[in-house]
Amino acid sequence: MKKKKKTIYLSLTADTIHHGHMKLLEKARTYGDITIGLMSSKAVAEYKRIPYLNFEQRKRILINFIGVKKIVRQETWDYSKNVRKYKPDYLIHGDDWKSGPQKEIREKIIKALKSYGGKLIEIPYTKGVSSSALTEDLNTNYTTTDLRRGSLRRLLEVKKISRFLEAHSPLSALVGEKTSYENKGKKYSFDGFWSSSLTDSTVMGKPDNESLDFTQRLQTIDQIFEVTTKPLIMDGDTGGKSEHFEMKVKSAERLGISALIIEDKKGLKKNSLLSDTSLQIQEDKNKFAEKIQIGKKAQTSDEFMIFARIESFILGKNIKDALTRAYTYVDAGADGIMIHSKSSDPKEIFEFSNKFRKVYKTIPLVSVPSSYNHVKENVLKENGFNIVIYANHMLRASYPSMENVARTILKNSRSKESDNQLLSIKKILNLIPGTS
Ligand code: SPV
Ligand code: MG
Repeated sequence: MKKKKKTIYLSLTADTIHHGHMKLLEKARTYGDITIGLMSSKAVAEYKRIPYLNFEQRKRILINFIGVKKIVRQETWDYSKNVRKYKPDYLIHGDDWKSGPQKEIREKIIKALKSYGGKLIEIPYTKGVSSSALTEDLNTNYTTTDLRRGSLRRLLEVKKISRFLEAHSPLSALVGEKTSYENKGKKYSFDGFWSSSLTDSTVMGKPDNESLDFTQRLQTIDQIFEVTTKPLIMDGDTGGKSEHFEMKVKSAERLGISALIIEDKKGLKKNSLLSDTSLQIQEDKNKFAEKIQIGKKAQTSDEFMIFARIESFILGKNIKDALTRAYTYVDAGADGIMIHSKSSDPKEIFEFSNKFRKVYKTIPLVSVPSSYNHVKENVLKENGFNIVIYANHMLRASYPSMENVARTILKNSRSKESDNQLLSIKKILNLIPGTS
């Protein structure tokens, strides 16, 4: 009887394939039939950023490689569960995981292999090439309007909760594009940008009352898009008159904005976080629903989204009013709901989200925790929210810093004393590639 061929397991993300992967595959097939443990898009998004290709597309590529016999799904970064389940004779990995963030996972895999007598094969890591670096390069060089616009829908498919950071200029957007934080092998970064009416107006020295022209706001976004890759959600204020809203939808969509959020106020709009709301009026819910319908009809792509923002809590109305409006707006075609609140207690928005979730399981819910900022993202997620927006933080960070430096110069009649509050000349010259 023919002896059964040995099996070897190889874990891959395979969104970008390079010669380092080929080295692993070539080596692997000398040991036996290859089983690929392929990361689900959700697992990739949690640790890196959403893959370009979905699971089925990546699977289709890999199954055509010589020696690959089977592809199994990996739902988490730690795939020791899969190792115990499929019991491969061998498992192959680059030796780079001996240190760094994957060290813990390596230990778990070794334990799983030991439990039934499997062997670990480690080969020298291919230097000078990294999937993450390639992906970053791809992102900066090949993002298109369509890809960017559609990436919010893809995010919502694969991530339970996505985080958006306010950006009011290309420089502030670069902070949201590039900043990351790593802990226990997990990389935390922002999923996209929020274009805020408050901060866009403030930067121009204007009040947040729709006096800043929409076209001018689009110009800032266009400049942000020139140097970044992530999706952007735009604060569309009230959307203005329905006839104007139609044009705004078309312009925003054409630029590559993923979603426009409009709030159900009428007349002169004022910022929602003001304590005196006596001059602010909520729009009739059916009229607002009509505006949403007009906007939805105006868009030409499938990906563009219009979210309805409910101001009931801001204007002292109750949960019943907020929920009735939410149902009306979703029925009118709103792709998502933003429920706003200026309370420091998240009680009212959680009551809203939990009741809303009983009726609509998957319609995206957006939270803006400016006043209830002690609430962590996982709590928002548990309460049914899919998007969290840090709505004004980049601008609020910059103003006190500029003011301090200005005062320090006045106080000392020179700038030397402000040096410790500043980015060094060397760093600013190297901040933007191509300057030096
Ligand atoms: C904005 O950022 O402009 C918003 C959110 O609309 S809030 O300022 O909280 O109203
Ligand atoms: Mg606003």
